[in-house]
Amino acid sequence: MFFLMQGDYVWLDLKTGREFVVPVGAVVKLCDSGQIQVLDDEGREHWIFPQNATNIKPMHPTSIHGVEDMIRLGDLNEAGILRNLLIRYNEHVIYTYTGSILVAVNPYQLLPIYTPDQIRLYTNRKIGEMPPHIFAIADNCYFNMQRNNKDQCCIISGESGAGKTESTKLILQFLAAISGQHSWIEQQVLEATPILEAFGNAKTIRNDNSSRFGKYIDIHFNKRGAIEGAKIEQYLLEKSRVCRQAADERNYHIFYCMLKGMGPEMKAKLGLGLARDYCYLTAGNCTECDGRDDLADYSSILSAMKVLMFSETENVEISKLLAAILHMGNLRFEARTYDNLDACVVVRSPDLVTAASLMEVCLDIFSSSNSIDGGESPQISLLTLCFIMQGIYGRLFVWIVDKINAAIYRPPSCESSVIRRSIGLLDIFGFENFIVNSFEQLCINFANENLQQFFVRHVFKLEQEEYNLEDINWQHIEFTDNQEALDMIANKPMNIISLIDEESKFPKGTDATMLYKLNSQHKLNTNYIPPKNSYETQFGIQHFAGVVHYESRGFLEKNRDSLHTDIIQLVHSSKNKFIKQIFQADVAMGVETRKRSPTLSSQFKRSLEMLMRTLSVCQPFFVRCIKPNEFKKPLLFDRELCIRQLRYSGMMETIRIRRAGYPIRYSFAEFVDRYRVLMPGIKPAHIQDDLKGTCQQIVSARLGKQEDWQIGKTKIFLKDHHDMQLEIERDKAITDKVILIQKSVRGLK
Ligand code: AD9
Ligand code: MG
Repeated sequence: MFFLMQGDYVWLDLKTGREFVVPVGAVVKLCDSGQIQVLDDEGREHWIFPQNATNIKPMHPTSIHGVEDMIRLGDLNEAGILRNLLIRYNEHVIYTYTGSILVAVNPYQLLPIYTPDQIRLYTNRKIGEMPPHIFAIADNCYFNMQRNNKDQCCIISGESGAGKTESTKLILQFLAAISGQHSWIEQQVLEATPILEAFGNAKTIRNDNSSRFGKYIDIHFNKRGAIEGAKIEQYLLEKSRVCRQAADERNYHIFYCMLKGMGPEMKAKLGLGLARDYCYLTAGNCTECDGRDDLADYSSILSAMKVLMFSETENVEISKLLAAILHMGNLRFEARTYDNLDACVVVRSPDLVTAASLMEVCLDIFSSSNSIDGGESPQISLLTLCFIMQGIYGRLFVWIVDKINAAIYRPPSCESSVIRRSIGLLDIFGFENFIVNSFEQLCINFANENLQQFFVRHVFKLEQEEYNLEDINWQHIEFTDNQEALDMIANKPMNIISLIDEESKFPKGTDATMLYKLNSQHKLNTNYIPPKNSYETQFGIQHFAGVVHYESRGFLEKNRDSLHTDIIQLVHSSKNKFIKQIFQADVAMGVETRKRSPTLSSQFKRSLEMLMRTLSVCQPFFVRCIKPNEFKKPLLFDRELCIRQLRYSGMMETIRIRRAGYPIRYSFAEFVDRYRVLMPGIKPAHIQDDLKGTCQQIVSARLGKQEDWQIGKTKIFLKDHHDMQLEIERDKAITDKVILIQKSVRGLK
């Protein structure tokens, strides 16, 4: 047993045996020969008999007050990481590095760290020169883009409510500020966000502003480093929310904002009342959201739409469509018997009359439609109506994103395509695991598996492959690879997505036949959990972030995502130009092509593949957002919740590899040309005979011989802090040189 004194910090292992419990930090309050009293980080007191003190271990000095970069932690274990984040979080310090990877813990309160002054402080600095910050990541993206003349991307991950969207906005805000023109296009790029959030975000139990779609914003810069445009890619909006919400959840923000903010005259024209009047807005029994101001948001949305060139007419048309959706949601159906045949009909109501007039269709449109009016039962009619309405909203959302892109996207001119560079920001829906998970969750989790693999590939695989190729001194680091799960879901022959797809195209395919095929194909795969018995309709997948059970019922219908023939019929019979416009592509397609149009999962898979290709040619930065508690509360740090997130994101191994590894590397020629300014008399790379020797000469002179850098066969390998040191010295050398030249010019005069 080691010697303890009052005030010493220790690790206390409570040995609960629970999966996500790790030793907690504690301070010794009292220490005599009989008993030791410690106070742990959670404020709990423990009395320990010295003979039981095996569950106490001394704390490394780096863990006592915490470190800015976790690769410097002396206690390199989960308890060490967790405490480091905790003590910083308690002091409102939410950002911490792991090398150049940023960990961001959601503060759930506005911190005064995003002011214009802070932007200035972080502009043109090296990572590590200033305390960790999301602005430092943005600044380095920008700097790397220019220094290396290479596209950059920022991959922001974390579960729902962890802070991905806020981080994305902060990076955008920083880039717009340092792009420095205060131009119209910068403002347009910034103003795209409130519109996207209004139509694509909603209050859920996990997040009051949950993104129900994924997005990749690619920001384009001209050769002077100013923003010249941007392009937004959207992925898989959750359409089902338009008609149904879980308890305590809301529909998309725009509906509530419109009802609160629209003037009385316009509301009267659209026949609109209050949110509580509409079935589509009240399923979750929640029309208000604490902390959101729907009224104020409505005017921000309208002004953002002006900036993005939505015309007055377009705005009215959008409102008409939203209002029609709400009225339609109130329709009721009645079972009737005609000539001994049971059928159901839509009940004539003011809502029906208003909806029909807003959509410019005649009242009996539904009478001629088999599946709604005259359908099998009121329930089926309601369901069909729901498919139609969510189909309309889905197309409206896509139209809105296209409209935004039309304002902000400038195709590269011949000249600028060579020099234009970009920074892409990826903000997708986080990993989801609900009590009941459906096809949407499979798609979302599939996307997250892809991103995790991208991270694993970049941080662990490619990194270590390169060390081996370059033959540097290196001890392999083990890591958890999710490639096998990903192969089972989408890559190997007969993978899960392809089986679902095949069954969706097969006219006789049902959810049950699909499940049967999944089971027979994958039952032996360790990442697949078959149903327990033949009645069970759920199958499970072992994802990198845990096991998720999926309810197979409804999979095929959702995957087919066929635009109901009723929608097309409705579009055909409508006189409204806007409706025709948002369905233009579908109508143009014709019946047969429409039948063969790709399923949702195959479209999603294709767009993910494109995304992954885009990311793979960029230099990536990673931001890992952590949600500290489930209650959206400030200063509440749920240790188990946090350790779970840290564990599945591979944070331990990441720290290990970043600590041992060399994230910065240059070819010999690049290195000589960049840093020869540090040593007078060194010639440019293209006229050097011994590039490797010259590199060695510069690096040992500047970083010291014993320092932990390495020289491989064709490249030199450095740590993040070496890079910072060399860059600072280089800046200084260049400034000194400029001053010298200025002095000599003045002398000449
Ligand atoms: V989801 O997968 O879209 O459901 P996100 O995007 O990860 O989720 P979001 O960025 O929306 O989460 O953050 C949730 C809420 O946390 C925000 O609405 C803020 O209230 C709060 N938050 C997040 N980051 C910050 C921050 N840096 N400062 C203050 C924050 N509040
Ligand atoms: Mg979000």
